This record gives sequence, structure tokens and C-alpha cells, in this order.
Amino acid sequence: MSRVPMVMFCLAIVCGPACAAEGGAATPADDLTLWYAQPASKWMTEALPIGNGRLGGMIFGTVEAERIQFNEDSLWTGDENPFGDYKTMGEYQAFGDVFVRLAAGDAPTNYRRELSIAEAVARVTYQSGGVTFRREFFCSNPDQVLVARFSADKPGAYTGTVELADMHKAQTAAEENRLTAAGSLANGMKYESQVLVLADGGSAAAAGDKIELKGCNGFTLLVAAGTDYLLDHTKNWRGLPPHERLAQQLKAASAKPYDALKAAHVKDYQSLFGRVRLDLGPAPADRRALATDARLKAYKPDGGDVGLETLVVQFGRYLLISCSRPGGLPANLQGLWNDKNNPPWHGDYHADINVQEAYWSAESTNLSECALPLLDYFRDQRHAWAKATAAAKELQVDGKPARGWTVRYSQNITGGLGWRWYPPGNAWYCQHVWEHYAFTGDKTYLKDHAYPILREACEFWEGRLKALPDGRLVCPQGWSPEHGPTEDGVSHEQQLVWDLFGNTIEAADALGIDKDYRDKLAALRAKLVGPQIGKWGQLQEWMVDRDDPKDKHRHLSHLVAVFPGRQISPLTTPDLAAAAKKSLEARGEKGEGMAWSSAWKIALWARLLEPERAYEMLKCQIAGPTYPNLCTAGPFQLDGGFAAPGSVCEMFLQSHVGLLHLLPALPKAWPTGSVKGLRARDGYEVDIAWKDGKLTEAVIRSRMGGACKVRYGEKTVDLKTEAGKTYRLDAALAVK
Ligand code: FUC
Repeated sequence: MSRVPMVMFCLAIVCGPACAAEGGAATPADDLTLWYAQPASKWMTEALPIGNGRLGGMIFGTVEAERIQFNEDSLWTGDENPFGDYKTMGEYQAFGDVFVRLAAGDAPTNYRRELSIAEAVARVTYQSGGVTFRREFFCSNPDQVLVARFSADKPGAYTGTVELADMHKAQTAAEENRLTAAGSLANGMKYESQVLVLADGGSAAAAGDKIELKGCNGFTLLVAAGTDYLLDHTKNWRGLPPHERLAQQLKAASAKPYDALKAAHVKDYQSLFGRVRLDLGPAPADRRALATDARLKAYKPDGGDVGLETLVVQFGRYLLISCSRPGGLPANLQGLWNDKNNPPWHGDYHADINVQEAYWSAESTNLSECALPLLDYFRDQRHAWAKATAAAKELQVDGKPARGWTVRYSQNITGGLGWRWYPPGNAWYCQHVWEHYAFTGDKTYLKDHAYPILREACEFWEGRLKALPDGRLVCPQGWSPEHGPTEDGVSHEQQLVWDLFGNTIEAADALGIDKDYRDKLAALRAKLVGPQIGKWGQLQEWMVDRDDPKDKHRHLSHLVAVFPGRQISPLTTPDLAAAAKKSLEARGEKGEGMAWSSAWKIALWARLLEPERAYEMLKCQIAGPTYPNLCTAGPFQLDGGFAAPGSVCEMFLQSHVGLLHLLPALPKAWPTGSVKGLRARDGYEVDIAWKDGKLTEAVIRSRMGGACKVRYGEKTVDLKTEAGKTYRLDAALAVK
């Protein structure tokens, strides 16, 4: 194992000009590094998250007792149960902690803890007794292990212990240089974690249930964890016991030098993260000099820090890459980070906004692969959801079981459902299923994966829609999420079903199949009761005109037609868009302290072409439900943080109404800048640069070819594209 000096290298491609130099609390941060002058004391608000899509850790950086709290995304209690409720659904579980206790030295100086989101590496540096100590932490997707490297610039600097604590009371066994904790949950799920301690000089050997370090120059911890979960309903969601797999992962990782592990990790991570570059102009030097917690505090009264705004936006992408990678499970309410066995809202998949928001950044900010865990989850789980749908008395139509599938508000990973039924949840999930195709143009995916899911969701609604005396169709007995009351024709449901039918029609057209069925859907869709404008000019939340202009409810359920849907837009339905503005204005800014509410409002204002309002909401999100570690509330719910990049992206580029709309909502606070690598529907990748608030250049890379319309300000031009070609447009939208 080679010793690696901790050089914080930076790549021009993802890092601003003032990248942090090596160590030291006085070093100013670049816009892609979170840093702090003290260790974390609180898990939720201060510890720093790392992850590889499946395995994740929270790093505290305590000098004398480092704590790496770790999780794996499949550790769940609960089960499938067609008549399920919260009790049978279970909860997302905490896994364990690795503690590194070091012999006390002189009081540390020059302490710095950081997370470089340009590299997905967390670091700690400090000096004590004339020695400079360094730690690096990352969670590797290529090698499937969490890696922690402790080094020092003088030999023999480390004496102490490494401990593994299991959250389910499994005993830790120590053998040679390995710690193991294995057990099973009440539902029979087997789980295990293993820690390998690789000493550089000195010794690392089992002592009781710990590993004792003596006079090491440095050491590396490799942490592997897993369960016997398998995302496959045909196997009852059980695969092989994790033991051999973990041992193999550790064996393979320990055969590689530390530098190689790290280089492979950084390369893999940057292949995703580096696709989008955001330059919003220079941040004030006095803010750049601050640690992230102080910088956040300074931001609270009135913003004034584009560097922090950039960091927050890119941090959302960092989190998504860290917790949602192909082959793993989708991000739950907490992403994959969790220190409790009874996390808030069970750490579940919440269908009425939260799961969706977690993925709002995936397609538009060029992380399409990160959406795959969600799409795979839908494909598998819907078989169990279909059984539960058919078994539900309250979903029956004329005394017969409902067809297709839908969901309750809350889900686990083994087909289990909790809380009340949420019929339009299927339509909202299907929006993600469709959009993956809309952005990637992957026809194999559309045919084999997406279309069956869409069609089954439509079949559910075909049976459920109810005709009014005048022949118009309503979704019966709906509930505007968490707002109520229960009645026919709730706008949220009407809009989502309109969206579902539209997406399915487009899918059938793209595949050239199912003509009769798509025509049937088109006829049903034309009869759906549409959005209505109420007595104070608002967009009605219900068919009954009862909206209260003083209502500040956090949910914005009747605005799904504006974002993430496409039924209402100032460009296509100006009157309805004006009504949506009234409703959004009335809801206010606070959103009951929920980051998901503020993140949604950013996107809504952007879609309503109101740049200053969108920007104000971004400021509200940063100044409100954002913690010092940039994770979001409430109390620990990452949906709003995940969504911020996608929501902000709507300010730079929109593509939902058949146009590439450039800079639709650019606020005054970002007069000059550029964004590179955003994705648009129909397979376009777009770079945009602007100066003094005006477009200077757009670069459009066409992946699939085809004709598109490009809009900037009031001007729209037609652009014919060929697959694989790049088009440079000037400020007047002329091809250069
Ligand atoms: C929905 C929201 C709550 C919370 C929960 C996890 O129920 O209304 O505010 O975000 O999800």
C-alpha cells in the first residue's frame, strides 16, 4: 500500500480557478468544495455524506475518534403484503459505524475538514505534536468499497484501535486484520459488514473484538457491507447471502494500491459529474474565504454569493451520483444515509412528491444513468403493486378488482405499501418512465421496459374514470395530497392522468404500435375535465372553486401541470399560466420549512418565466431548509437538495413544449456566465453562454438528429439537425 501525499488536485474542467491548495484552515474554498474548521458533532446537519450509489457513509472528522457511520441501501425491515400498512411495510435501517480511536496527542492545530464534490473525496487534515495528519475518504463504485486512508508526514504516528459497531446488536468478530459483523433481521434478511485494516508500517492485529494499531505510519480501512436482497420479485427479493461477495470485494480492493483505488473512483465519478459545468460569475472574495458553515450564515440575510449558489446546485448532482447508480436501489427519503432504525417517515419511498423530486435532476443535468435504479425499481415492484391493487376493496370498479397497478403513498423495496391509496401515483411515476425515453431516445428501453409499465397504468385509469352527466371524465374520490378533501375531479389527479395518457400516446406513436389503444386514450384524454380558473383568478385545486388565498400549504399539487408536467405553459396556455401564477404567489415562500417545497417553487417560477421569483426561491432554499453540510430539511430529507439542480436548470433551458427554450428565466443576479452540458428532450445536449443578461452563444449537440425549434426571448428559429453534429448559434440564433 503506497503512501499518498494529500494533494488536492483540480481539473480545469470541473473546478474554478481558485481551487483549494493543500490543507490548512485559512485556505479559501473553490466553488466545488465544502469545508469546515472543526469536526462534525451532529450527524444530520454537519457530518459529510459520501456514497457509491449503494453503500454510503457520513464522515465526522473527529481527531481522536473518527466516526464513519455507514449504510447500505437494501437493509430494510418489512415485507410484501397486499393489504399492507405501515406496520408490515417496515423501515429503512441503519447499518453500523466504524470508529477509529487514536492515542491522544497534542491539541490539534490547522484543522480542516472538507468534501471535494469535484472528486467525491472527503478529507481531514490537522497538525499535532509537529506531525501533519491526513485522512481521505471515498466510496468507490468501481470497487464497491468505502475507503478511508489515514496518513502522516512522520513515521509511527498512529497508535489506537479500529472498531465496528453494528446497529442490530450483532457481535463483532475480529480476526487478523479483519472485523466482521453479521446478522439477520426479523424478516429473514441477512446482512453483513466487513472492515479490513491495512497497516503501513507498525502493526494492525485483532485484539478482543477490535483491531489494535501500533506505531503505524499510516493505514487504510476498506469497508464492505451488503445484504441478501435482490431486486427481483420472482425470487421473492432474496439473492445470495452477502458473506462471500463482501470477502471478494475486499480481496480485490486490497490487491490494488491506494492510488489506483482512488484514481479509479475519481475517474468514474467525474465521468458523470464533469458533464455539467456551471459558471455563474465570480463570488465575492470575502465569502470565498469563509468556511462553508460560516458562508451559509453570511448568505442567510440577503444572499450575495453566487459561489455558494453554484456549490448548492452542483452538490445536488453530487448527492444523486453518490446514491443512485445502476444496479442499486433508488434514493429513498434520505438518499441512502441514515443513522436510525426508525427514521422519519420510515425512510421510505414517498409517492406524492418526494421520490419524484429526488430524480428531477437526473435527465436534465445529464445524469440519465442515475435514473436507472428508479426505473428498474418501478419495473420490478409494479408486479407486487398490481397484486395489491387488485386486492384493494377501495379501488374496485363495479365490484370487480381494479386492473393495472397503482400505489399507496408509501413504499418499501419488497413490494410493501403503506398509508392510504394514492391512485395518481402510478401516473406520476410513469412520467419518469416516459421522460427517460424523451431525453435519451432509447427505443429498446421504450419498447421493453417503459411501454408495458405505461400501458398497465393507463388500464387502471380506463376502468376508474367516471363520466359526469355532461360526458366529461373525472378521477373519482381523489385527494389533493395531504390537503384534501376526498372528492371527484381533484385537479392534481386530472392533470396527472392527462399527462399519463399523453405520454403513453407518444410512446405508442414512437414505437408505431397499438394504434387502436392510443386512439382510445386520445379520446378519453379529450374528455378529461381540464384545469379551471377560479373566483380570484387562481388555478383551482379542486373542481369545486374553494381555494383559500390565505392557504400556505406546502404541497403544490394542482401545479403539477406547470412543473414537472407540460399541460400548462405561458407559451401554450397563457390564461391558465396566469392563473397558476396567482395560486403560486398565494402559497408564499416558506413551504412549511420543507426543502422539497422550495425546490418545487424554483422550477414552477422558472416554468412560468419569472426569473426573479425563481431566484428568490433558490435564495429561500439556501437560507432556509439547508443545513451546514448542505443537506436539506425536514428534518433530514434529501429530496429538495436532489431537486435543486434540476429546478435551477429550468432557469437556463426548457424543452417540455416542443422548443429548446434558451435562458427562459435568467435572473439579474447572474448577469454573465455559462452552463455546459445540459440535456434536453429529443436527445439534445446544450451549452449556453451569456453576458450582461443576454445570450451570446448556444452550442447544440444533436444525438438523434431531427428538426427542432430554438427560442430565445421572443424569437424562434427552426433548426434541422443531423445525429452526431454540433451547431453553434449566435446571439441572434443564426448558425455560425
Ligand atoms: C410528504 C410531505 C411531508 C414529508 C413527507 C415525507 O408526506 O407532505 O412534508 O415530506 O412526505
